[in-house]
Amino acid sequence: MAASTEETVWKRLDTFQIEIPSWGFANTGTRFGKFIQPSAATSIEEKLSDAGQVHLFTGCCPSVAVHVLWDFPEGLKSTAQVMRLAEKYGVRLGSINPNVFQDQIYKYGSLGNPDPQVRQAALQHILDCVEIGKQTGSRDVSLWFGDGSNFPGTAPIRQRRQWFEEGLKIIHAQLSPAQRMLVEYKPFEPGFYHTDIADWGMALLLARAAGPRAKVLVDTGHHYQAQNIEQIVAWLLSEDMLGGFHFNDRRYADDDLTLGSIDPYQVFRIFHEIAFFNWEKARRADIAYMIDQSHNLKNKIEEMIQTATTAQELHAKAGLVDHAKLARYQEECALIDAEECLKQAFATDVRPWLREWRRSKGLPEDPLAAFRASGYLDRITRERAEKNQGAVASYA
Ligand code: RM4
Ligand code: MN
Ligand code: MN
Repeated sequence: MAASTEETVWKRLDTFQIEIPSWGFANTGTRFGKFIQPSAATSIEEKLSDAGQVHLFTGCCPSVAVHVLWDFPEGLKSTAQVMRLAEKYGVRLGSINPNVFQDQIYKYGSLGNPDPQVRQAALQHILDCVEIGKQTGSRDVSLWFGDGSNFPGTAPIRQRRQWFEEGLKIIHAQLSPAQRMLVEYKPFEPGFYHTDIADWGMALLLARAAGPRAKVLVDTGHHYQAQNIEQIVAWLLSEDMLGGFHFNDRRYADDDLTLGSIDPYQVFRIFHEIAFFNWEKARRADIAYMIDQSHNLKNKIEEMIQTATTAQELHAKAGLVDHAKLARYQEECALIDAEECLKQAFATDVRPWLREWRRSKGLPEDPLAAFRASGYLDRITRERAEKNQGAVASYA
């Protein structure tokens, strides 16, 4: 017998986790400046403490993505201490994000830099990150490159592609069997004429060339307007190359707005393609769900709780699509019926079941309200206000 709607929602909730980024708790801004929040985290300890709150109240964010340059002040040597802190605050370290875009040496690129010494420095930093990942037991080393150029004719595009391929192969060779590397693409920014890994096709080819444990990472903000992201997801799934997501929403560019704040149906459609794949193959695609957002207007912890609960809702809704029916409608080209299948699921209010599920897990029914009532925000605002006064305009 088919599972009831309630059972389906509960199962979806039981299996859904989403990773939060350490950088989402620090003061960040736009390229025009920063609005400093008195409660923003000023150290890796404070970031992990805040992340711990998100997990404490939502129960679905047990791991934290870390940026090595920002969170491991002494690189590899900081690993044991950062792991201890994660444990102290009830989370674990998730994907390891190298930073090969901030140092002055990376002005003209990292793995795609014409200077072999710079390419070597970038490679070494990423290899250190692979080592950190081995020690932390993190599965994914997540690679994003700021490499690109601003003006036609200034960069040897094919040569740089070659350098990337060589670098990624070397990195892949150092992965343990438990590790993966994720290759993230982005069509613009900081390079505005070309970026070296501009789209999913380029990321796919580079990941394939690197080796079997390299997969593609889809950051939802890294597409041109109107691009059909769920189609990209479907193609990557059928190639067994979808490694994970960086979720955020956008209106214009890489806006890093709250997931589902502009277009929740888009997120639903992505989750639907994955659920449809899982149903058809009778197995779950192995995908790392991560959030890549940082907010300078909303409170960071509240916003992360809002994001996690929105993700739970949209993911649960996508499980309510009747796949057998949908497959039949598609075969019959019953367009309205097929479309209604999706819309019916999207329109279902799953929040009452979500509240029940939380109760059954000993979690607060309303994570945001519970967090607000906890007094944590008042306490950290008192403790950190002074440190945040005159904070420097950097992501760290
Ligand atoms: C990029 C990309 C990366 C993130 C950096 C800071 O746009 O989304 O994932 O680490 O920003
Ligand atoms: Mn990203
Ligand atoms: Mn981005």
